[in-house]
Amino acid sequence: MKITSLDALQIFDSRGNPTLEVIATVENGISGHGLVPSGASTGHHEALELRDGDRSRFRGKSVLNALSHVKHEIADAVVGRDVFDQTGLDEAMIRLDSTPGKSRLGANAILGVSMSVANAAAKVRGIPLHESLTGGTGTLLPLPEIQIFGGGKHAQGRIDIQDFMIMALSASSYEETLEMTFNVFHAAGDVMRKRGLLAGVADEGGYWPVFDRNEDVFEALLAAIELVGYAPGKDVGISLDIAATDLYEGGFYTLGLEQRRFRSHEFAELMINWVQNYPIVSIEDPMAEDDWEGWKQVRGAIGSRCQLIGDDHFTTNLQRIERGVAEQTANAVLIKLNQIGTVTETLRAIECTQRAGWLPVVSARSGETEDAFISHLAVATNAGQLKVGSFSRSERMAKWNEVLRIQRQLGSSARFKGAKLFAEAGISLP
Ligand code: 2PG
Ligand code: MG
Repeated sequence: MKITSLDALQIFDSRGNPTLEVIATVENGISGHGLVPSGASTGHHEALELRDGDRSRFRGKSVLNALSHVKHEIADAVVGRDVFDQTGLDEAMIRLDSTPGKSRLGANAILGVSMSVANAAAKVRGIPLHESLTGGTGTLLPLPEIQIFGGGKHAQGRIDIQDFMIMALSASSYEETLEMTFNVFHAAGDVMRKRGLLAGVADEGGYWPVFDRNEDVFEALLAAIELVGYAPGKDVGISLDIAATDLYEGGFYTLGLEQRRFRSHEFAELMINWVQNYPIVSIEDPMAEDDWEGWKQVRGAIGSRCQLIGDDHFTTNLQRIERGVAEQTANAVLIKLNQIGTVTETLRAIECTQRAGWLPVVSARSGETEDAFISHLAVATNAGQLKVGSFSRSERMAKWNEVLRIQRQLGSSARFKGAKLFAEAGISLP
């Protein structure tokens, strides 16, 4: 079944910034859409998000050049291709762009096309995307990582750490993870309101708190977990995204809130210390993206008891993941479609992670749309974990809700492993 046209729209993401929606249509008139997300705490090794840079329009953030690439140069190469040949199509776009970071045509343009074609293929087959993406081999519902407090670049740096999340460790079903998260999320709101510490909503829907020390947030989170009767570390674990690349400059890590500065090995010790003192089960980007030695130190000390996820560290990039596996810098990989820019490369990054016995965590961006592609991706690849931000706001809930629909579609073949995933990857939670 041939692709007959590509069209594109400039739409707006959850921060109100312009982004792309691509529409791929095939011979029988069926079309698929691809909605492109956008990060704020981006890694330097990510594929390039092409923005127009004209300050007089949308503060330079419009994507009209990327849009034009979709409608002209990419359309010329893609129209007439088989909608079911995702790999061939993605490879053709990579060749057409011909830069390592997709900087000529823009990773947003290329990814929009890649996702729209994946969606069109599913619709032509008449099956859901999760089934179409990997031929029906995906049946595992994910364990969510859900944000309670947001900080870092998503809350104007009011607290240094970017994401304070929870994972429902004792849940025996996907629904139960949502119910437990609901309980903790609302209890955290009550705790903050009582203490007069609420300052608004961070970019991914979590509470934006007023605190003097980063560690105070752990105490508030523990209070919320206990308030609803869960045992911290047993029923509910803490998961952090330090986004340490944003804290690193000129050889030092800085916690601005506390005016503390650390050398690499000192910051690694702080991370190790936190894991030893709080019920933390997962840390993403504990060290800056290119601080390979710092990563090795953290992995060597706590890699057998805590999930260590590389986000900016790996940028969903096969070469970087392979190097990480060879040097043993982490034990999990954050998977973001727009860090690498095609569906095919994203699937390869997940496969490579799984082959190494590491854990893939499929993730949204801080700038999201109403699209729920990633919920399908997580199930299709049996990734086992999904990170979408908080338990509020429709662009976040769209993803959590979609997993419920997928569960219904899968019926009795749906599986849920929850926190058992960690043991399978050699991580024994204390
Ligand atoms: C991250 C993401 C999502 P951003 O760092 O993991 O929380 O943020 O999309 O801004 O990179
Ligand atoms: Mg991150």
